[in-house]
Amino acid sequence: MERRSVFVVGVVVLAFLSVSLPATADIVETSFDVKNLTVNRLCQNQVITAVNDSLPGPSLMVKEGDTVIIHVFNRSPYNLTIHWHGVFQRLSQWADGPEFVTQCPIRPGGNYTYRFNLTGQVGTLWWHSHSSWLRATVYGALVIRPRDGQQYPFPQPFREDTILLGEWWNTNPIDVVNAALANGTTPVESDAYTINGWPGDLFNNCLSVSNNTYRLDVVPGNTYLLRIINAAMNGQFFFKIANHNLTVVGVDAAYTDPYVTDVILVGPGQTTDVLLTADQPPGLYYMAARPYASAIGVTINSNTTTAILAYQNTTSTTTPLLPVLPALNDTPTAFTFSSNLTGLVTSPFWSPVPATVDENMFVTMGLGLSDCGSNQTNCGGLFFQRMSASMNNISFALPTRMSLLEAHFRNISGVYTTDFPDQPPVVFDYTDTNNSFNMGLIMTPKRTSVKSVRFNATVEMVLQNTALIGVENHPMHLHGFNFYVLAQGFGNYNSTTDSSKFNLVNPQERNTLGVPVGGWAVIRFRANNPGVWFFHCHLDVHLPWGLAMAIQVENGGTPESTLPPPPADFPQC
Ligand SMILES: *[C@@H]1O[C@H](CO)[C@@H](O)[C@H](O)[C@H]1NC(C)=O
Ligand SMILES: *[C@@H]1O[C@H](CO)[C@@H](O)[C@H](O)[C@H]1NC(C)=O
Ligand SMILES: *[C@@H]1O[C@H](CO)[C@@H](O)[C@H](O)[C@H]1NC(C)=O
Ligand SMILES: *[C@@H]1O[C@H](CO)[C@@H](O)[C@H](O)[C@H]1NC(C)=O
Ligand SMILES: *[C@@H]1O[C@H](CO)[C@@H](O)[C@H](O)[C@H]1NC(C)=O
Ligand SMILES: *[C@@H]1O[C@H](CO)[C@@H](O)[C@H](O)[C@H]1NC(C)=O
Ligand SMILES: *[C@@H]1O[C@H](CO)[C@@H](O)[C@H](O)[C@H]1NC(C)=O
Ligand SMILES: *[C@@H]1O[C@H](CO)[C@@H](O)[C@H](O)[C@H]1NC(C)=O
Ligand SMILES: *[C@@H]1O[C@H](CO)[C@@H](O)[C@H](O)[C@H]1NC(C)=O
Ligand SMILES: *[C@@H]1O[C@H](CO)[C@@H](O)[C@H](O)[C@H]1NC(C)=O
Ligand SMILES: *[C@@H]1O[C@H](CO)[C@@H](O)[C@H](O)[C@H]1NC(C)=O
Ligand SMILES: CC(=O)N[C@H]1CO[C@H](CO)[C@@H](O)[C@@H]1O
Ligand SMILES: [Cu+2]
Repeated sequence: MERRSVFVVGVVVLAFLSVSLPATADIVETSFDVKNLTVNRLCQNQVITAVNDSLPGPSLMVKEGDTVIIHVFNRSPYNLTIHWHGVFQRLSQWADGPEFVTQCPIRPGGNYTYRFNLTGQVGTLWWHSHSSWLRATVYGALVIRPRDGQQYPFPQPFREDTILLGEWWNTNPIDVVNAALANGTTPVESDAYTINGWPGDLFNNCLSVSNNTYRLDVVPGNTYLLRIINAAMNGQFFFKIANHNLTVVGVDAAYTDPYVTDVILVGPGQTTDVLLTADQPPGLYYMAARPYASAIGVTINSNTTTAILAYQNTTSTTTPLLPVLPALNDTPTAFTFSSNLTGLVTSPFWSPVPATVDENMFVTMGLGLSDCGSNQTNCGGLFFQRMSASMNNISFALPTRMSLLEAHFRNISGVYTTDFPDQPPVVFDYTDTNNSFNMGLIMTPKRTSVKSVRFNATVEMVLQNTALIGVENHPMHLHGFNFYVLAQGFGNYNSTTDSSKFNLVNPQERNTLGVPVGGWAVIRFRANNPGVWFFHCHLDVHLPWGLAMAIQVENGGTPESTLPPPPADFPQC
């Protein structure tokens, strides 16, 4: 019996920023008009690609169970796709977004409608372009609140607010990445980090103080839910608010046990929901973010971006108090935060950790080099080669004529292979820095190779960072699923001693995990979503270098476990 009318009770069209929906709505429909926008940052005008003339783009505010329909019109000069970061996309696989993995890009002048339901997850996610480096300016929040009649598993906050951390270049980010890829070198550093689009007071902005720094006004004694999203391209951040503690209650739209801390670590692709109580003497306080720079010896932009926490009616004109942030290389603080979070097993969305494993994978990941080609001295990477990155020594190459998902659906061969190995080709001392420039280990082939698993298989992956070229914390993002983080550590993973440390009871559940610098992490998930799902480093410097692979999940034999056909307007190459 068709019961659709019971659920579909309203259509709401969002036109502008942060529109809250009436309680009855369960179809959220809006348009993303993507085109040039001139903005002034750091004292200069810059043409950026933006959604609906705003930076950050519009916040989507929905309730769990809602249907989302977004009509994307590409009036920009670039190929474009939009990814709904963290959304499972069950039975709406064609809306996931990564270019040449899920779909061919929406060409300039084209349009595509993304349709999906947001079920089984509550909290903070976000959306961003998944095409070249467009996401530097094409991003925004996706906030999922409990459906009517359901509550948060923590006291109802007085108000909610979204804190989007971003990264800014005084030049076109597409030109930055294209120049680097043409040459094989590392892209130039950014010029600033941002909070809700603004670098903040520590920079010369040449604008009045009232509108170049984000300001959050609070009433003393009240508690606020801050939804912190790291939308930066390459900056992994420590985030603090001067003199205030934060209580973490969710990450990546999965509830956590409450965790009190004065500093959080949030990597690109991750979100962190915190409760903030305005319990300090009324005044002005800075909230601030600065990178956790895990790579040894690599210079990165170490700027601090700030916003202002302002107690209501503060007449103070003194400079807000700046928090003392951890040192750039404070790995102990980073690890303490990342390893102490646990999942909330009483959440209505919690499922127990699968007890048995069907697919055991051990995957090395890190940097490398790829061959410069015929002009052997012409590339700007180390040893005149191209900078590269790999998983199990395969540097992932995107297909060009058809997406992986479409090739899978239409059973077209020659687009990719399904021979991604369960083990690295060579066993060596992965984290020994004496191997960093071992030419026998760092040259990596480029291929389009994926791992195929049957529907509903349990996949466990040991993610082992290498010291090739250098050690670094890589934020790994899985599309289509949340995974459980069973354990994390430093050095080489030892299957005998480290498996005894697995948390199989209440591990944190996430879609993006920073694999510890010079270390490892073990993740487990149930492959209950047919399709082809990208798994990649969310540092945009490493993604085009090939720090990626994909998981193909076969159909399960029922309508609910079968990849549906693509929609009629699905973009073609
Ligand atoms: C958009 O900006 C780009 C880069 O500055 C420029 O090349 C292009 O002509 C602009 N397009 C329009 C329609 O203004
Ligand atoms: C999304 O939800 C609507 C309304 O409940 C339902 O009709 C539709 O089949 C769902 N779509 C998918 C892809 O699950
Ligand atoms: C969307 O694209 C289709 C196919 O190219 C085209 O027919 C249609 O006019 C476009 N819609 C708009 C509003 O531009
Ligand atoms: C900043 O505020 C000043 C004064 O309110 C206003 O004149 C100016 O247009 C604003 N600038 C921006 C970029 O919003
Ligand atoms: C923050 O929490 C710690 C540990 O619970 C506590 O010692 C400290 O006093 C708190 N600081 C503030 C400003 O509340
Ligand atoms: C931001 O970082 C850049 C590059 O490291 C540096 O040149 C600049 O002085 C910094 N600016 C501020 C305001 O810290
Ligand atoms: C701030 O001022 C307004 C207007 O005078 C007043 O209603 C409000 O209670 C004040 N808030 C606080 C926290 O003092
Ligand atoms: C090699 O470099 C030369 C000189 O820079 C250039 O003319 C030639 O096109 C390059 N060849 C290839 C295959 O890139
Ligand atoms: C890359 O940059 C190096 C160093 O600036 C230069 O010598 C080389 O010609 C460039 N190669 C290409 C392919 O642009
Ligand atoms: C997947 O496997 C689990 C564990 O065996 C089982 O409980 C569940 O019903 C399966 N789901 C589907 C959709 O087959
Ligand atoms: C844009 O996408 C098409 C495939 O639809 C591809 O052939 C083309 O190379 C892309 N353009 C750029 C500049 O990447
Ligand atoms: C409260 C708690 O779990 N603290 C742990 C946080 O993480 C560090 C490093 O892993 C541990 O040493 C603490 O015991
Ligand atoms: Cu990386």
